[in-house]
Amino acid sequence: MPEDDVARVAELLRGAGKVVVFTGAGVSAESGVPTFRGAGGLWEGRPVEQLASPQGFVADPVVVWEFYQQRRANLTRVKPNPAHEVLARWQYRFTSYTIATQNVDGLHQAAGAQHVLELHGSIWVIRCSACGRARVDRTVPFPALPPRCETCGGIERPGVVWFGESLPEEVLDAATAAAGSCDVLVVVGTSAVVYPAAGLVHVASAAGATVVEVNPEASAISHIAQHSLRGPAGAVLPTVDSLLGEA
Ligand code: BV8
Ligand code: ZN
Repeated sequence: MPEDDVARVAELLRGAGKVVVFTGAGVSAESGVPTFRGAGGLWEGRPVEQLASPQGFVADPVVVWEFYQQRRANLTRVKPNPAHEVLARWQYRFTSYTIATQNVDGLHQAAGAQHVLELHGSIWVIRCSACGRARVDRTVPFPALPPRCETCGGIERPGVVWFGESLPEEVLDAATAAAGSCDVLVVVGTSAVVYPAAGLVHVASAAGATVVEVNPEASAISHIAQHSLRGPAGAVLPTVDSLLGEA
């Protein structure tokens, strides 16, 4: 990762007023949370359609719950990594700052970030598929799968957005508005293949923002990034942060 690129990104951020950070599973990789695509990913050898779609849940809620319960169990053992910590600290540095994440793990919030836009929901939210009652429930493991709604007895599901489901409208609108009016968009740890979330990068770029990518590998948006810092977020972001000077 060329030093001068890191220095140029730090200079860019020092002069930025409005900053948006768009993250994916890669920002949690160094916390020990598996990503989805790539070697050892969550989708490797697993039927995505069965585990991350409403149809799959209706067909076999227990198999889907076993997948999510295993991820929840792993998350009880992990903590935010330096990338999450830097991104949380930056909320005090920029006049306007937004974190929009595709992640459902809650690690940005665990690092102290507030008002995180969770585009794909949260693995800690449980929602009744019958009456819609939603709550945060960190029970691991549940005594029985699938968990049942206390209000109506309906089958409860993870409060995440599955394929074919629309994203929470107010969250996507807020993220789109922020991306469309920022000076710098920092894209961290996403393959940028899932829409409409990945569309945020095009919104920011079309509105004239400078796009910075932090990812050890190229992604589907590398071609529209002015700067690509090729390295792990847990090392790259603290390095950039150390060059920002006094908050
Ligand atoms: C919708 C559930 C319709 C939560 C997820 C064809 C073309 C275009 C679009 C479509 C299409 N066919 C279908 C669609 C739509 C579909 C879609 O985009 N499919 C893609 C795959 C082609 N989208 C949808 O279905 C969305 N809904 O469109 O509904 C609709 C429209 C109107 C009205 C009603 C309905 C819903 C999308 C949400 C799906 N939910 N998961 C969960 O279980 O977590 S998607 C899943 O992928 C996760 O949410 C994840 O967040 C998301 C994106 O993955 P990434 O975060 O990018 O992770 P990935 O493993 O891919 O990449 C990790 C990256 O990190 C890599 O680049 C790696 O290099 C990097 N990395 C690794 N280590 C590090 C690192 N980076 C930095 N540091 C490190 N240390
Ligand atoms: Zn219910």
